[in-house]
Amino acid sequence: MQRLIPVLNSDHVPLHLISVINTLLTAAKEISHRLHQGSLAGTLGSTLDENIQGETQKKLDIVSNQLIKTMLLETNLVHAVASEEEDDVVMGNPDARYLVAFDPLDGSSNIDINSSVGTIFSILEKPKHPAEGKELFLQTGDEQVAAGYILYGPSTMLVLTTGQGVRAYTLDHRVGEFLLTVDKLTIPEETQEFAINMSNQRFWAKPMQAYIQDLLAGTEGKRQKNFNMRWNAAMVSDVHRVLSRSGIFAYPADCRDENKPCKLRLLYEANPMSFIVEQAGGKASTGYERIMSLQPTEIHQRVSVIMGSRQEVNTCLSYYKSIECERLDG
Ligand code: AFP
Repeated sequence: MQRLIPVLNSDHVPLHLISVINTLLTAAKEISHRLHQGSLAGTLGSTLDENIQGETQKKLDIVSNQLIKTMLLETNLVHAVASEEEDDVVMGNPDARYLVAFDPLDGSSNIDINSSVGTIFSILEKPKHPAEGKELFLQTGDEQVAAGYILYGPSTMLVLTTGQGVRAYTLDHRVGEFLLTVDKLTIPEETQEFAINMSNQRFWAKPMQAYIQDLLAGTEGKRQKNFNMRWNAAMVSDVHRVLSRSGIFAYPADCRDENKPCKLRLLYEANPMSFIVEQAGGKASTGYERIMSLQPTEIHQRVSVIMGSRQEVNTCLSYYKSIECERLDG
């Protein structure tokens, strides 16, 4: 097993980028500690506040957001941060090169049931053209220079890409370091497992309804094989399972609320996870276009997500190509 810094150095990753990633990891170690303390740390439960997305904030959402934001800005290496829990971007050093978008605690409704949650981050560079505030972050996923997530599960893991494949690290609590445990993470092309919130089935567009129907039909249907289903309700742990043993993860657009057809956020969830999935040989799409090619129009934008094993995603997308219907995500 190797340490994080030598591994990154060997990939010719700029030193300042390594420092930004290491700062995120220092914050993650503290979040991991507090999560493992559970009720003992007094940070479980909700606040009376809602975030900009209208979602109830957990106390640990706030703590994690504050921790990551403050630590990143203190490095002086970060020009601005954008967080799922902040209304607006927060400016840092005007001369710094990096922009960090993050979801401090993804799947936070799992905290109170002692189940897995995660931190997701996406690192961009200041654009070459003049841009201020939110505009800084309106870059396609292809512009990301690094993306990763920390999964707080039975063990705390970092999964990271700097555009040269995907590596996984496990936090060794005895030495307080993330140690390399998987050198080249790749997603098998085929799968027999899917992850989707089935309770939304009646609200999906026709292509997703038809695709899932065929998976459920198993050996008796046109797919002629049985599929297993898993749903942890935290994107980090659901996508981590897909990366670990294959699968397809989807949170498609639905018609529950016409003002909010999609749940997952482009900048904080979909883009970084798509970068990781593509670097691991998988595929990520909205159903109609590649997620990382989308031009964001606002920082808290939401998007339809279908990602995972390449062949299975292609099969799912074939339903979107062949079944005509109105797009629910506009
Ligand atoms: P929270 O962070 O509000 O718990 O939401 C988690 C999430 O954005 C994503 O991580 C999950 O995949 C998805 O929502 C779960 O959604 P359901 O509540 O529909 O299961």
